[in-house]
Amino acid sequence: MTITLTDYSFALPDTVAPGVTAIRIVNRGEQMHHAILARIDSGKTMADVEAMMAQPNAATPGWVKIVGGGGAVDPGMSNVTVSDLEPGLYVLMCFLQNAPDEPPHVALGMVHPFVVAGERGTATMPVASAEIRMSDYTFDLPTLTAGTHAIRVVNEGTEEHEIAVARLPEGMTFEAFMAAMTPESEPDGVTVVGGNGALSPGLANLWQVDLAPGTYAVLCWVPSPDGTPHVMKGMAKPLVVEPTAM
Ligand SMILES: [Cu+2]
Repeated sequence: MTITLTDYSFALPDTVAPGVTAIRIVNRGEQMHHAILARIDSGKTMADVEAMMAQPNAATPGWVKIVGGGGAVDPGMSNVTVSDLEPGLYVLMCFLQNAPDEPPHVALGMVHPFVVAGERGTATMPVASAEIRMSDYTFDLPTLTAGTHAIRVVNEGTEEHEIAVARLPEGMTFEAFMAAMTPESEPDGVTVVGGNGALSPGLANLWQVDLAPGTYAVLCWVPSPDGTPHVMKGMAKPLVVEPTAM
């Protein structure tokens, strides 16, 4: 399943078969975007989703499960996650904003439903080669070498969490990155390479990524009930990807 992100919409098939599905997001816009995937309980409709959207600061209602989707990517980049999709109504959303005084992209049109229905596909979940555990408010990160990884991302916390991953340029320390970044923009030279969209407590998903050697920052931008993004509560850690031994 390929989802094309532009300023400010999602393009994707209206219907997708249930089962294990690789979800590839491609950012063809000029802004950074992510694609948070929510499953809507049966009995609820897009009208309920729109009513929920009108209350952006309210807690996620129980009939909405946040099941992953793609972490933020810079323009021109893509990201792959693997989810086991149950039949039902799903919604993709982008909560990023261009500046603190501008509306989130979800208010500019980046909210898009699709239906998972039909015969279940036969694909099986790829075997994970590493694991990232998320909790309130930290990450348990693996040691990684450069190359392709299938990383199981699991939420062991009581709030929703995500991994948003940024690659730092040579010479920039994690501390310098943290001092310079804002929710709307990253420092010069930093590339936002993706990650796994937010997950409700207890859920897991798979992030497939080819990592170049270097230093990365792993962040969670999900807001706490008090509105503070988790990144400000310590949910930010460096991840050093070592070169592969020759
Ligand atoms: Cu978090």
